[in-house]
Amino acid sequence: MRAPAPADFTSRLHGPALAARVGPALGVCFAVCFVTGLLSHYAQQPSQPVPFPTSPAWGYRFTQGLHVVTGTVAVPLLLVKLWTVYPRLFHRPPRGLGRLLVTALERLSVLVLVASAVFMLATGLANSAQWYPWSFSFRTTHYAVAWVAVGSLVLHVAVKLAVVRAELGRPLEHEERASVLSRRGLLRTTWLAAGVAALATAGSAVPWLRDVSVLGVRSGDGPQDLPVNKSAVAAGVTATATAPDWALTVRHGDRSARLTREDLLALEQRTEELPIACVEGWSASGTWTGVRVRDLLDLVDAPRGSEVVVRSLQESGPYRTTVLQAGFAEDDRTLVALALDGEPLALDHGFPARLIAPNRPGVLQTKWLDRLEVAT
Ligand SMILES: Nc1nc2c(c(=O)[nH]1)N[C@H]1C(S)=C(S)[C@@H](COP(=O)(O)O)O[C@H]1N2
Ligand SMILES: [Mo]
Repeated sequence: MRAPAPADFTSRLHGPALAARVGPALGVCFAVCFVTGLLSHYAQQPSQPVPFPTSPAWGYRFTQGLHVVTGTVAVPLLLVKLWTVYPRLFHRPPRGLGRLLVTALERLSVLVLVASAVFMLATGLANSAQWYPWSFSFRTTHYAVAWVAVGSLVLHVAVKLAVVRAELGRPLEHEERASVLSRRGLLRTTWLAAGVAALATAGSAVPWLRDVSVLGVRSGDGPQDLPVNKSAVAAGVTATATAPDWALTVRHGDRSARLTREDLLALEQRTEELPIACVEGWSASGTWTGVRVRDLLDLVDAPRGSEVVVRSLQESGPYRTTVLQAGFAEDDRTLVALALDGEPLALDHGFPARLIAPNRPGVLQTKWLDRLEVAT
């Protein structure tokens, strides 16, 4: 037995010709995924030096849908890319300390790139399938490793740019007798796989693609035609949310108001069409009716530009309280919703009352409200 040498890999599917063709597409996916991921991370920061915009209302729906689609498309591209280059693993190390050092550094950077890229796609995919087989915080880790991945990607592109240019300047010649698959054949299959991956996930955000989106399984289920991430039972709020003495507390310093559902329904009702856009990629639009948050803040004389802490009845879990930044609290479309599509909110959608604001990650659209507290 001996270790394989590069010469043992005779298939023309390996090598720079295909790597240089799949690589740029993969790079574009990673770039789009990175930028949309930064946006999503920022949108979830409680404190935002530059206020996250509230318009367009569908902005986060679009960018987060794009994030999950480009991440999924990157999976087949990365697999093919690794296939085209993996024989390089078996290159014999060069002689001479200087060249050895350079090779070692290059391999180390490729190792970091591959490991972080695989980590990003694997955790992202698991997350969008709502599967959390780890104990670390998904958001913090996915965010930190994203910088490692993009940093090593930039380095890699800088090192390989000349090779890519040269390869792209040379047309893929026709292969008369390709063994199993020609290079053109592999490329076509790769683009097809990427397209299928895109279609299979985009339906969680794009209604007319729902039927072909086998990976977007949860889109469309849930009461009132809207998916549910956390049910009332899972959140442990069934008893408190249906209690007859439920009331929403709105507090500003020592001023406070307690409003039952009837009290809220007696206030001026507004209707807004706004999406729920989950970080996991699915999104759906709903027609929400309820009371403007700003109107409620006026009841306790909260000054303009106040930030509001939103608390739910839920007793544990990371999303039981959220911060409603001033821009969202002031926006006329931000509601304490009591109804969805003309019917009282379903318990799983946050009955008796939930928050809904434009251009806000789904995870911050707090359900089963208990109180709104003006931060002072
Ligand atoms: N109190 C509370 N509100 C919550 C959550 C939660 O776990 N607890 N999940 C959030 C998430 S992740 C999403 S995507 C939306 C989904 O709203 P829906 O279930 O009504 O579609 O609710 C948000 N509101
Ligand atoms: Mo979510």
